[in-house]
Amino acid sequence: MKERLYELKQEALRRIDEAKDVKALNDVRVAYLGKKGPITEVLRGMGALPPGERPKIGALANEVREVIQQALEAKQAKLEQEEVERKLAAEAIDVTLPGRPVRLGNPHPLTRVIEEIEDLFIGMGYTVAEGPEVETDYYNFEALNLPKGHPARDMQDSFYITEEILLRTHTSPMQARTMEKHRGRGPVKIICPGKVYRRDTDDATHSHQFTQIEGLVVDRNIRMSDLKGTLREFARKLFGEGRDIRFRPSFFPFTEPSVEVDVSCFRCEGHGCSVCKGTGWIEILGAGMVHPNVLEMAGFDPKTYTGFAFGMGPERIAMLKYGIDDIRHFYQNDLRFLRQFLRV
Ligand code: 2NM
Repeated sequence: MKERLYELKQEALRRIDEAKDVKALNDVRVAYLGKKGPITEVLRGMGALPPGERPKIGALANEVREVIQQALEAKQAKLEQEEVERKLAAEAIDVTLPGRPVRLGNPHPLTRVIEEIEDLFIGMGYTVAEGPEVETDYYNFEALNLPKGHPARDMQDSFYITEEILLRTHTSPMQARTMEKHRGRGPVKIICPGKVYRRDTDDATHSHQFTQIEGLVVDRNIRMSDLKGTLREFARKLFGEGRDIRFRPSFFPFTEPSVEVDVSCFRCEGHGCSVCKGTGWIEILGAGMVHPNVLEMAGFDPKTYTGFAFGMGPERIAMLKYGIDDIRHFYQNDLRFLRQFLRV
């Protein structure tokens, strides 16, 4: 019986050693330590032994059981540890692998031109003023010397929301609002960029929504020469130091006198080409001295204060600068168009 127990021990230890996974190990456990296992069998058969032998064999059987139990536990721990290591190895991340490249976005060409113009005027001491795109009739028309019945107020030309509320047709209402806030005291020195809306049929040069940048200076002793010097500086910074500007008489309800402003052609330097249509000059702006009615309605005394104002379309400026032939390109977000303006 002693030999039998010794054999069982050796056999069990060998099979524990050979077990490749937790399941195989469990089979060994059931086979040797289970209720129907050989050790239980030995203990049951002890009745056939002489009484003097029984305690010895019993102790030996328990010892064998103990040894097997410990071997099982040690192997179980070893297998579990190996399993963890296998998992860790399988889930390892190679941090040295190069990442997938992300395509960088870049500012929209129109945004670029608007910001370039903003920076230029900020450099001359102007503040940027932005405001609502949904405006009242008063600020969009009335305060700008466009009284009721004025032809420019035709219902067909603007997007009305109610009789008194509409999408602004220019950014000038923001200038009227800013002047009002100054409560009759100068200086006012602002530019107003933003979206404006007109009921036009879209084509290569018209869009029902476009952007505008308007400038306004109000103070004592502001003269037309200040306007001309400012715009000359602007034209040179934007189109090149060699540029010149010229004023042509024009009309706007909110300025008097009013002018149309041309810059000498940056392509042919004034000799005449396709960009300037042979004239040597390109129209870039409208401007003028702020109408006394506009100053007065905004709370400024027109006998003490004078001002100049100007307005331009950044789309047109960008089209000229970059040779873009259709205003609709700015709004379609075709990547083939946008990628031509990558900034590094
Ligand atoms: C233009 C041309 C000329 C203009 C006038 C004003 C205001 F509010 F001061 F009266 N803002 N903008 C103005 C003047 C705009 O755009 C072509």
